[in-house]
Amino acid sequence: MLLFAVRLIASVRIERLELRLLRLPLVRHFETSFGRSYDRLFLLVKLEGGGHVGWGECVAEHNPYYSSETTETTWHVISEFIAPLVLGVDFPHPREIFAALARVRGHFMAKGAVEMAAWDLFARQQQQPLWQALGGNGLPVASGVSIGIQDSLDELVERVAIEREAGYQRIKIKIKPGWDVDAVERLRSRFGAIPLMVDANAAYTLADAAHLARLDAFELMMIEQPLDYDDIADHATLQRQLATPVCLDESITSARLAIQALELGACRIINIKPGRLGGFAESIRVHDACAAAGVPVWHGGMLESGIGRAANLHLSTLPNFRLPGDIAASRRYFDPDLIDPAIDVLPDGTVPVPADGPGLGVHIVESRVDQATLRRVEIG
Ligand code: OSB
Ligand code: MG
Repeated sequence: MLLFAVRLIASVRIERLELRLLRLPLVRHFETSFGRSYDRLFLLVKLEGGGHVGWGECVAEHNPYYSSETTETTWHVISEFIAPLVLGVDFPHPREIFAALARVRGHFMAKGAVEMAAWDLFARQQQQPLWQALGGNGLPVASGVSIGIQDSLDELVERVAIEREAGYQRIKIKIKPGWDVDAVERLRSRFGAIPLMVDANAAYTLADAAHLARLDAFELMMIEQPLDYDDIADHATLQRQLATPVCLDESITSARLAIQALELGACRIINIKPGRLGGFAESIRVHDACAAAGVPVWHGGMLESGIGRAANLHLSTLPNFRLPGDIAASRRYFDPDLIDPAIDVLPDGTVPVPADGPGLGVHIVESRVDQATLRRVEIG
């Protein structure tokens, strides 16, 4: 009887949804194999229900280069199709929301933004930290940094030295044809056997297999997403030709694809980004499937503001996040951030999980949110 009562109380009901489009300038430009960005455009979702609020950050970018979704497609799909499926519905638990959105095909970043906000709303209603609702341990998270393509190898060495000084536990550099073996060779000769990895963001094809195998000499932790975003089969072929573990990012948009990739031998490590996977529930399924297969995961980043960064930290405290994540200090990206205090790295290269109240545990500076807002709509 008591259990039944607790279950009833522990539901989540979204009464109102607010969507905002924001622009924040980046402290430093960020360059990947797709090109260079100087600012970050993104959506924020604010949910209200039962006298509480919940916040979610959408990781879709202004352009459809990392993924087919953009700030405009996510705005459209959330306001026209996702909001009507969640508003006024009593969900027994936020983990039920993803399935309720199944009618909408794809659009995982749009779904994820709303679903993650609902987990925050739920955790705040329950007066518990988000990590607890997710099944994590709330301990500080091992952090690495992602360093974009630079104008010269000297500049790259300088950036790596700065980030090593800050304490980060591993260095990831972005690579593309023409900026790969030489860059890695230079870093190995300057910094020795540091934890080092590369991320190609799908810049190569199987025809480059012999070239990529030259990276094996440098004992990298992994090579992230060398081949096309939707190509798991070719990654399996490539992995057979490489000693370096392949990690998949773009290719893993569902738990089913994660399991198939592992079965095919397409990768030995998976990068989890809840935005890419439609939210926390599907991320936990990927996490659990990898744990069952003995495959480590780590938490990726999408140049999030402190709001999305906080969400990533909470999820990263689940036990199979066994490698440092791309969850660096806010000030590498935004200054000031939308939250205060901002997220910071400790000298040992870990980042504490925000604990300023239930849910995300961050103080959102609404005046800064307002100032960065380009457009806003309320639904419900
Ligand atoms: O591939 O991991 C990626 C940023 C934007 C889009 C894709 C990626 C990235 C990063 C940055 O690597 C990670 C971060 O937020 O620090
Ligand atoms: Mg990546």
